[in-house]
Amino acid sequence: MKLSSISLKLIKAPLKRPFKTHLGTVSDREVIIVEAMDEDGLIGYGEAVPFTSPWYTEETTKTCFHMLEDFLIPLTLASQIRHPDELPNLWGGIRRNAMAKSALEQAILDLYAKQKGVYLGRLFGGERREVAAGVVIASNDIEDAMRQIEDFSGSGYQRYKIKINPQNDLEFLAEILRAYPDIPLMADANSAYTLDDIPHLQKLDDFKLMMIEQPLGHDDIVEHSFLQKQLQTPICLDESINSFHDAKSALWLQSCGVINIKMAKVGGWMEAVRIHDLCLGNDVPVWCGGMIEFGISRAHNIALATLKGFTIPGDISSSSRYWDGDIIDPEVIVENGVIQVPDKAGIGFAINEKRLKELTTYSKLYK
Ligand code: OSB
Ligand code: MG
Repeated sequence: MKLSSISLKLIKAPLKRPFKTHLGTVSDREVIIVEAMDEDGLIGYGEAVPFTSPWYTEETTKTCFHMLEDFLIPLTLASQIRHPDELPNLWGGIRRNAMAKSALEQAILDLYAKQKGVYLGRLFGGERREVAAGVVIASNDIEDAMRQIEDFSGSGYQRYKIKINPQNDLEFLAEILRAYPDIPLMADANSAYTLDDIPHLQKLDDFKLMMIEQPLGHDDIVEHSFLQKQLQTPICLDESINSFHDAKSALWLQSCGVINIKMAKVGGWMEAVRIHDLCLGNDVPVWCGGMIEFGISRAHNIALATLKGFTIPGDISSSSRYWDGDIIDPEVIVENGVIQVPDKAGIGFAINEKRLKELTTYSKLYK
Protein backbone atom coordinates (compact mmCIF):
# COMPACT_ATOMS: atom_id res chain seq x y z
CA MET A 1 0.00 0.00 0.00
CA LYS A 2 1.08 3.59 -0.55
CA LEU A 3 1.84 5.66 2.53
CA SER A 4 3.60 9.01 2.06
CA SER A 5 3.35 10.90 5.36
CA ILE A 6 1.86 10.79 8.84
CA SER A 7 0.74 13.61 11.08
CA LEU A 8 -0.05 13.85 14.78
CA LYS A 9 -2.49 16.36 16.25
CA LEU A 10 -3.14 16.94 19.93
CA ILE A 11 -6.75 17.87 20.55
CA LYS A 12 -8.43 18.89 23.77
CA ALA A 13 -12.00 19.57 24.89
CA PRO A 14 -13.98 19.68 28.13
CA LEU A 15 -16.55 16.95 28.78
CA LYS A 16 -20.15 18.14 29.00
CA ARG A 17 -20.25 16.71 32.51
CA PRO A 18 -17.45 15.23 34.63
CA PHE A 19 -16.96 11.43 34.48
CA LYS A 20 -16.54 10.16 38.06
CA THR A 21 -15.35 6.78 39.30
CA HIS A 22 -13.80 5.70 42.60
CA LEU A 23 -10.42 6.11 40.86
CA GLY A 24 -10.90 9.79 40.05
CA THR A 25 -12.67 12.34 37.88
CA VAL A 26 -12.20 13.11 34.19
CA SER A 27 -13.36 16.65 33.28
CA ASP A 28 -11.25 17.42 30.21
CA ARG A 29 -10.14 15.07 27.50
CA GLU A 30 -6.95 15.22 25.48
CA VAL A 31 -6.24 12.71 22.69
CA ILE A 32 -3.91 12.36 19.71
CA ILE A 33 -5.33 12.27 16.20
CA VAL A 34 -3.17 10.31 13.78
CA GLU A 35 -3.47 10.98 10.05
CA ALA A 36 -1.91 8.62 7.49
CA MET A 37 -1.65 10.13 4.01
CA ASP A 38 -0.98 8.69 0.55
CA GLU A 39 0.18 10.48 -2.61
CA ASP A 40 -3.34 10.67 -4.02
CA GLY A 41 -4.51 12.82 -1.12
CA LEU A 42 -6.41 10.10 0.69
CA ILE A 43 -6.20 10.34 4.50
CA GLY A 44 -6.75 7.60 7.07
CA TYR A 45 -7.58 8.55 10.67
CA GLY A 46 -6.78 7.04 14.03
CA GLU A 47 -7.23 8.27 17.61
CA ALA A 48 -4.92 7.53 20.55
CA VAL A 49 -7.08 7.53 23.68
CA PRO A 50 -4.93 7.28 26.81
CA PHE A 51 -5.59 9.72 29.64
CA THR A 52 -3.21 12.47 30.71
CA SER A 53 -2.36 10.44 33.83
CA PRO A 54 -1.94 6.64 34.15
CA TRP A 55 -5.03 5.91 36.32
CA TYR A 56 -6.66 3.45 33.94
CA THR A 57 -3.77 2.13 31.84
CA GLU A 58 -0.06 2.84 32.18
CA GLU A 59 0.00 4.85 28.95
CA THR A 60 -0.51 8.62 28.94
CA THR A 61 -0.93 11.20 26.19
CA LYS A 62 2.78 11.97 26.46
CA THR A 63 3.98 8.36 26.38
CA CYS A 64 1.81 7.76 23.33
CA PHE A 65 3.16 10.81 21.57
CA HIS A 66 6.71 9.73 22.38
CA MET A 67 6.16 6.15 21.16
CA LEU A 68 4.51 7.34 17.97
CA GLU A 69 7.02 10.07 17.17
CA ASP A 70 10.24 8.31 18.14
CA PHE A 71 9.53 4.66 17.31
CA LEU A 72 6.35 3.68 15.52
CA ILE A 73 6.18 6.41 12.87
CA PRO A 74 9.89 6.31 11.84
CA LEU A 75 9.80 2.52 11.62
CA THR A 76 6.62 2.58 9.57
CA LEU A 77 7.67 5.34 7.16
CA ALA A 78 11.02 3.62 6.56
CA SER A 79 9.52 0.27 5.67
CA GLN A 80 7.05 0.65 2.75
CA ILE A 81 4.62 -2.03 3.90
CA ARG A 82 2.56 -3.67 1.18
CA HIS A 83 -0.34 -4.56 3.43
CA PRO A 84 -1.47 -3.50 6.96
CA ASP A 85 -1.25 -7.10 8.15
CA GLU A 86 2.55 -6.66 8.12
CA LEU A 87 2.29 -4.16 10.99
CA PRO A 88 2.21 -6.54 13.98
CA ASN A 89 5.45 -8.08 12.74
CA LEU A 90 7.04 -4.72 11.92
CA TRP A 91 6.23 -3.42 15.41
CA GLY A 92 6.99 -6.73 17.13
CA GLY A 93 10.22 -5.37 18.63
CA ILE A 94 8.33 -2.64 20.48
CA ARG A 95 6.85 -4.01 23.66
CA ARG A 96 3.31 -3.07 24.78
CA ASN A 97 2.32 0.61 24.28
CA ALA A 98 -0.98 -0.70 22.93
CA MET A 99 -2.75 2.63 22.61
CA ALA A 100 0.03 4.18 20.55
CA LYS A 101 0.06 1.16 18.22
CA SER A 102 -3.72 1.05 18.00
CA ALA A 103 -3.98 4.67 16.85
CA LEU A 104 -1.41 4.30 14.08
CA GLU A 105 -2.83 0.95 13.01
CA GLN A 106 -6.31 2.54 12.87
CA ALA A 107 -5.06 5.35 10.63
CA ILE A 108 -3.28 2.94 8.27
CA LEU A 109 -6.26 0.60 8.10
CA ASP A 110 -8.64 3.49 7.43
CA LEU A 111 -6.34 4.62 4.62
CA TYR A 112 -6.10 1.08 3.24
CA ALA A 113 -9.89 0.65 3.29
CA LYS A 114 -10.31 4.02 1.55
CA GLN A 115 -7.78 2.97 -1.11
CA LYS A 116 -9.84 -0.19 -1.67
CA GLY A 117 -13.14 1.71 -1.50
CA VAL A 118 -14.57 -0.57 1.20
CA TYR A 119 -16.09 0.06 4.64
CA LEU A 120 -13.61 -0.87 7.37
CA GLY A 121 -16.01 -3.18 9.22
CA ARG A 122 -16.58 -5.20 6.01
CA LEU A 123 -12.81 -5.61 5.65
CA PHE A 124 -12.91 -7.73 8.82
CA GLY A 125 -16.12 -9.56 7.94
CA GLY A 126 -18.52 -7.32 9.87
CA GLU A 127 -22.03 -7.57 8.48
CA ARG A 128 -24.24 -5.70 10.93
CA ARG A 129 -26.08 -2.71 9.39
CA GLU A 130 -26.83 -1.19 12.77
CA VAL A 131 -25.13 -1.59 16.13
CA ALA A 132 -26.81 -1.58 19.54
CA ALA A 133 -25.95 1.44 21.68
CA GLY A 134 -25.16 1.47 25.39
CA VAL A 135 -24.32 4.31 27.75
CA VAL A 136 -22.24 4.73 30.90
CA ILE A 137 -23.32 6.59 34.02
CA ALA A 138 -20.30 7.71 36.06
CA SER A 139 -21.42 9.83 38.98
CA ASN A 140 -20.92 9.78 42.74
CA ASP A 141 -24.38 11.17 43.38
CA ILE A 142 -27.46 8.98 43.00
CA GLU A 143 -29.81 11.89 42.22
CA ASP A 144 -27.48 12.98 39.44
CA ALA A 145 -27.18 9.39 38.16
CA MET A 146 -30.97 9.06 38.07
CA ARG A 147 -31.28 12.32 36.15
CA GLN A 148 -28.74 11.08 33.61
CA ILE A 149 -30.62 7.81 33.13
CA GLU A 150 -33.80 9.82 32.58
CA ASP A 151 -32.05 12.04 30.01
CA PHE A 152 -30.46 9.14 28.14
CA SER A 153 -33.64 7.05 28.08
CA GLY A 154 -34.99 9.30 25.33
CA SER A 155 -32.45 7.71 22.96
CA GLY A 156 -33.61 4.18 23.86
CA TYR A 157 -30.19 2.91 24.97
CA GLN A 158 -30.18 -0.90 25.09
CA ARG A 159 -27.79 -1.16 28.04
CA TYR A 160 -26.94 1.10 30.98
CA LYS A 161 -23.67 0.70 32.82
CA ILE A 162 -23.30 2.26 36.24
CA LYS A 163 -19.96 2.75 37.97
CA ILE A 164 -19.99 1.21 41.45
CA ASN A 165 -17.79 0.72 44.50
CA PRO A 166 -18.31 -1.05 47.86
CA GLN A 167 -19.60 2.16 49.46
CA ASN A 168 -22.35 3.01 46.97
CA ASP A 169 -23.25 -0.21 45.13
CA LEU A 170 -26.24 -1.47 47.13
CA GLU A 171 -27.86 1.96 47.35
CA PHE A 172 -27.26 2.91 43.70
CA LEU A 173 -28.44 -0.38 42.22
CA ALA A 174 -31.52 -0.62 44.46
CA GLU A 175 -32.52 2.95 43.67
CA ILE A 176 -32.13 2.52 39.91
CA LEU A 177 -34.01 -0.78 39.81
CA ARG A 178 -36.77 0.63 42.02
CA ALA A 179 -37.40 3.39 39.48
CA TYR A 180 -36.67 1.26 36.38
CA PRO A 181 -37.32 -2.42 37.21
CA ASP A 182 -36.81 -3.58 33.60
CA ILE A 183 -33.76 -1.55 32.71
CA PRO A 184 -30.93 -3.56 31.05
CA LEU A 185 -28.38 -2.81 33.75
CA MET A 186 -24.77 -3.75 34.42
CA ALA A 187 -22.18 -2.41 36.84
CA ASP A 188 -18.51 -1.56 36.38
CA ALA A 189 -16.33 -1.71 39.50
CA ASN A 190 -12.96 -0.76 38.00
CA SER A 191 -11.20 -3.04 40.52
CA ALA A 192 -12.87 -1.59 43.62
CA TYR A 193 -13.21 -4.98 45.41
CA THR A 194 -10.98 -7.75 46.72
CA LEU A 195 -11.62 -11.41 47.51
CA ASP A 196 -12.45 -10.33 51.09
CA ASP A 197 -15.61 -8.78 49.62
CA ILE A 198 -17.08 -12.08 48.38
CA PRO A 199 -20.03 -12.04 50.84
CA HIS A 200 -20.74 -8.44 49.86
CA LEU A 201 -20.47 -9.19 46.12
CA GLN A 202 -22.84 -12.14 46.56
CA LYS A 203 -25.51 -9.67 47.71
CA LEU A 204 -25.29 -8.06 44.29
CA ASP A 205 -26.52 -11.32 42.72
CA ASP A 206 -30.04 -10.35 43.92
CA PHE A 207 -30.08 -7.47 41.44
CA LYS A 208 -29.78 -9.89 38.50
CA LEU A 209 -27.42 -7.58 36.67
CA MET A 210 -26.45 -8.39 33.08
CA MET A 211 -22.89 -8.63 34.39
CA ILE A 212 -20.37 -7.08 36.78
CA GLU A 213 -17.31 -5.62 35.08
CA GLN A 214 -13.82 -5.95 36.56
CA PRO A 215 -14.59 -6.39 40.27
CA LEU A 216 -11.01 -7.39 41.25
CA GLY A 217 -7.44 -6.29 40.48
CA HIS A 218 -6.70 -4.61 37.16
CA ASP A 219 -3.98 -7.15 36.40
CA ASP A 220 -5.68 -10.24 37.79
CA ILE A 221 -7.07 -13.27 35.99
CA VAL A 222 -6.66 -15.99 38.62
CA GLU A 223 -8.68 -14.43 41.47
CA HIS A 224 -11.52 -13.61 39.08
CA SER A 225 -11.64 -17.32 38.26
CA PHE A 226 -12.10 -18.08 41.95
CA LEU A 227 -14.69 -15.32 42.37
CA GLN A 228 -16.73 -16.29 39.30
CA LYS A 229 -17.39 -19.69 40.85
CA GLN A 230 -18.93 -17.96 43.91
CA LEU A 231 -21.17 -15.59 41.95
CA GLN A 232 -24.28 -16.08 39.82
CA THR A 233 -23.76 -12.79 38.03
CA PRO A 234 -21.44 -13.17 35.03
CA ILE A 235 -18.12 -11.38 35.43
CA CYS A 236 -16.98 -9.28 32.48
CA LEU A 237 -13.26 -8.58 32.26
CA ASP A 238 -12.01 -5.19 31.06
CA GLU A 239 -8.69 -4.06 32.59
CA SER A 240 -7.42 -7.67 32.77
CA ILE A 241 -7.69 -8.16 29.00
CA ASN A 242 -4.79 -6.45 27.25
CA SER A 243 -4.03 -9.09 24.62
CA PHE A 244 -5.17 -12.25 22.89
CA HIS A 245 -3.07 -14.17 25.37
CA ASP A 246 -4.92 -12.59 28.32
CA ALA A 247 -8.26 -13.52 26.74
CA LYS A 248 -7.07 -17.10 26.21
CA SER A 249 -5.96 -17.33 29.85
CA ALA A 250 -9.28 -15.91 31.07
CA LEU A 251 -11.30 -18.41 29.02
CA TRP A 252 -9.05 -21.26 30.05
CA LEU A 253 -9.49 -20.44 33.75
CA GLN A 254 -13.18 -19.52 33.31
CA SER A 255 -12.50 -16.19 34.94
CA CYS A 256 -15.46 -14.49 33.24
CA GLY A 257 -18.59 -15.07 31.20
CA VAL A 258 -18.17 -11.99 29.02
CA ILE A 259 -15.25 -9.97 27.62
CA ASN A 260 -15.15 -6.23 27.06
CA ILE A 261 -12.93 -5.69 24.01
CA LYS A 262 -11.28 -2.28 23.85
CA MET A 263 -9.41 -1.99 20.59
CA ALA A 264 -7.13 0.72 21.97
CA LYS A 265 -6.18 -1.26 25.05
CA VAL A 266 -5.30 -4.46 23.16
CA GLY A 267 -3.19 -2.69 20.52
CA GLY A 268 -5.58 -2.24 17.63
CA TRP A 269 -7.93 -3.86 15.16
CA MET A 270 -5.99 -7.02 14.47
CA GLU A 271 -5.54 -8.04 18.10
CA ALA A 272 -9.17 -7.09 18.84
CA VAL A 273 -10.38 -9.30 15.98
CA ARG A 274 -8.25 -12.21 17.22
CA ILE A 275 -9.86 -11.90 20.66
CA HIS A 276 -13.29 -11.63 19.04
CA ASP A 277 -12.68 -14.79 16.99
CA LEU A 278 -11.45 -16.70 20.03
CA CYS A 279 -14.52 -15.71 22.05
CA LEU A 280 -16.89 -16.47 19.17
CA GLY A 281 -15.40 -19.94 18.85
CA ASN A 282 -15.92 -20.50 22.59
CA ASP A 283 -19.45 -19.05 22.79
CA VAL A 284 -18.29 -16.22 25.02
CA PRO A 285 -20.17 -13.02 24.13
CA VAL A 286 -18.18 -9.81 23.72
CA TRP A 287 -18.98 -6.12 23.58
CA CYS A 288 -17.10 -3.04 22.52
CA GLY A 289 -15.72 -0.93 25.36
CA GLY A 290 -15.43 2.86 25.29
CA MET A 291 -12.70 5.31 26.23
CA ILE A 292 -14.69 8.58 26.48
CA GLU A 293 -13.55 9.14 22.95
CA PHE A 294 -14.02 11.58 20.12
CA GLY A 295 -15.64 10.64 16.82
CA ILE A 296 -12.71 8.94 15.11
CA SER A 297 -12.26 6.32 17.81
CA ARG A 298 -16.05 6.11 18.08
CA ALA A 299 -16.27 5.39 14.32
CA HIS A 300 -13.64 2.64 14.60
CA ASN A 301 -15.61 1.13 17.50
CA ILE A 302 -18.82 1.13 15.46
CA ALA A 303 -17.02 -0.68 12.63
CA LEU A 304 -15.59 -3.24 15.07
CA ALA A 305 -19.02 -3.82 16.63
CA THR A 306 -20.39 -4.92 13.22
CA LEU A 307 -18.55 -8.23 13.72
CA LYS A 308 -20.68 -11.26 14.54
CA GLY A 309 -19.54 -11.92 18.12
CA PHE A 310 -20.47 -8.43 19.38
CA THR A 311 -23.87 -9.56 20.63
CA ILE A 312 -24.09 -7.32 23.72
CA PRO A 313 -24.58 -3.54 23.47
CA GLY A 314 -21.27 -1.89 24.34
CA ASP A 315 -20.13 1.54 25.56
CA ILE A 316 -20.94 3.07 22.16
CA SER A 317 -23.06 6.15 22.78
CA SER A 318 -23.86 9.27 20.77
CA SER A 319 -21.27 11.99 20.19
CA SER A 320 -23.50 14.34 22.17
CA ARG A 321 -23.21 12.10 25.28
CA TYR A 322 -19.81 13.72 25.90
CA TRP A 323 -19.27 16.55 23.42
CA ASP A 324 -20.61 19.90 22.43
CA GLY A 325 -19.48 19.37 18.85
CA ASP A 326 -17.60 16.23 17.74
CA ILE A 327 -14.81 16.09 15.12
CA ILE A 328 -16.73 13.90 12.66
CA ASP A 329 -19.51 14.74 10.23
CA PRO A 330 -22.17 13.58 10.73
CA GLU A 331 -21.81 12.99 14.47
CA VAL A 332 -22.68 9.59 15.93
CA ILE A 333 -26.41 9.56 16.57
CA VAL A 334 -28.35 7.08 18.70
CA GLU A 335 -32.00 6.63 17.82
CA ASN A 336 -34.25 3.92 19.27
CA GLY A 337 -31.17 2.41 20.88
CA VAL A 338 -29.22 1.86 17.66
CA ILE A 339 -26.54 3.50 15.55
CA GLN A 340 -26.81 3.15 11.77
CA VAL A 341 -23.60 1.71 10.33
CA PRO A 342 -22.25 3.86 7.50
CA ASP A 343 -21.41 2.23 4.17
CA LYS A 344 -18.83 4.69 2.89
CA ALA A 345 -15.19 3.67 2.54
CA GLY A 346 -12.90 3.48 5.59
CA ILE A 347 -14.40 4.55 8.91
CA GLY A 348 -17.42 5.82 6.97
CA PHE A 349 -17.57 9.25 8.60
CA ALA A 350 -16.09 12.45 7.18
CA ILE A 351 -13.99 14.74 9.37
CA ASN A 352 -15.44 18.02 10.63
CA GLU A 353 -12.31 19.98 9.70
CA LYS A 354 -13.53 23.18 11.30
CA ARG A 355 -14.16 21.52 14.67
CA LEU A 356 -10.92 19.53 14.47
CA LYS A 357 -9.01 22.77 13.91
CA GLU A 358 -10.77 24.49 16.82
CA LEU A 359 -9.76 21.71 19.20
CA THR A 360 -6.16 21.27 17.95
CA THR A 361 -3.47 22.59 20.30
CA TYR A 362 -0.39 21.19 18.53
CA SER A 363 0.36 19.39 15.29
CA LYS A 364 3.36 17.89 13.55
CA LEU A 365 3.99 16.26 10.18
CA TYR A 366 6.36 13.33 9.54
CA LYS A 367 7.59 12.28 6.08
O1 OSB B 1 -13.69 1.08 32.81
O2 OSB B 1 -14.80 0.87 31.06
C1 OSB B 1 -14.09 1.55 31.78
C2 OSB B 1 -13.94 5.02 30.28
C3 OSB B 1 -12.65 5.37 30.56
C4 OSB B 1 -11.85 4.50 31.25
C5 OSB B 1 -12.36 3.29 31.68
C6 OSB B 1 -13.66 2.93 31.40
C7 OSB B 1 -14.47 3.82 30.71
C8 OSB B 1 -15.86 3.54 30.45
C9 OSB B 1 -16.42 3.86 29.08
O3 OSB B 1 -16.59 3.12 31.30
C10 OSB B 1 -17.09 5.18 29.01
C11 OSB B 1 -17.46 5.56 27.61
O4 OSB B 1 -16.60 5.62 26.73
O5 OSB B 1 -18.63 5.90 27.39
MG1 MG C 1 -14.51 -0.91 32.58
